[in-house]
Amino acid sequence: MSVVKRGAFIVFEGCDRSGKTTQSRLLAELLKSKGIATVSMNFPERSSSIGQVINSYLTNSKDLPDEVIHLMFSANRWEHMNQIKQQLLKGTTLIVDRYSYSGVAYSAAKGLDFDWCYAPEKGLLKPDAVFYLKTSVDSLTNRGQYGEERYEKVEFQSRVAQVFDRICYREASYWHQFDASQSAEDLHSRITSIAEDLLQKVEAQPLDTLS
Ligand code: Z5A
Ligand code: MG
Repeated sequence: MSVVKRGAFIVFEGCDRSGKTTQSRLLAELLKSKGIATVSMNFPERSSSIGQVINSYLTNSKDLPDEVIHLMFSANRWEHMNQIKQQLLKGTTLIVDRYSYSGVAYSAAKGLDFDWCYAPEKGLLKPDAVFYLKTSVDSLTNRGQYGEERYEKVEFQSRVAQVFDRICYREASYWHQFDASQSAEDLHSRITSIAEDLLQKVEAQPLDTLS
């Protein structure tokens, strides 16, 4: 009897304009070109009804209390959990652009309690690896379209970066930090070598949850 090998759950995290969407796309394209079943996702997933409220908030057309929008971001992940689990168990690798850690980083940067921010994430599927793209916030402000959405202010992003660093320290066993100031091509090749090892390593491992 052949046992289905599960896919890997890979997340990209980092401050605004650190290159997450670029690197997620490059990695997904590469894996697909090698015949590996791969699906890309990003959070917030703006098409659901919860996602549409989040989109209105981010584009400044709707205001909500900090606690409420935090829980909506988390609910947006919970509403996709069955889908994510099914994909992984049928052998598809998932490349996810932002996840729970963005939820904690942005809300804690606003002043909400770190542990309170983490609490609704507990029980969600835990990624096999998080690729954290890190560089100074100043260097990111020169990149395309910076400043168009609610959170894209330098002082706020610096606080977000501090929380990401705290999470990276806490979750060090599966976080991989990269210097996001290097070229997209160099970053891609470094990320690829870790991702390819990971795919083989996790295929027989059970899924885990955030605790
Ligand atoms: N948010 C939250 O508060 N709570 C949550 O739970 C979640 C999210 C999940 C929207 O996210 C907001 O939601 C976000 C956090 C908050 N805050 N804000 N604002 P989003 O993911 O939709 O944001 P985005 O619009 O995709 O932007 P981004 O993610 O910040 O950008 P990026 O994906 O990291 O970068 P990129 O699009 O790949 O690249 C940006 C530019 O830089 C582009 O012109 C590239 O060509 C260029 N680039 C990329 N890589 C490089 C390198 N290596 N060198 C030079 N230039 C580069
Ligand atoms: Mg992006």
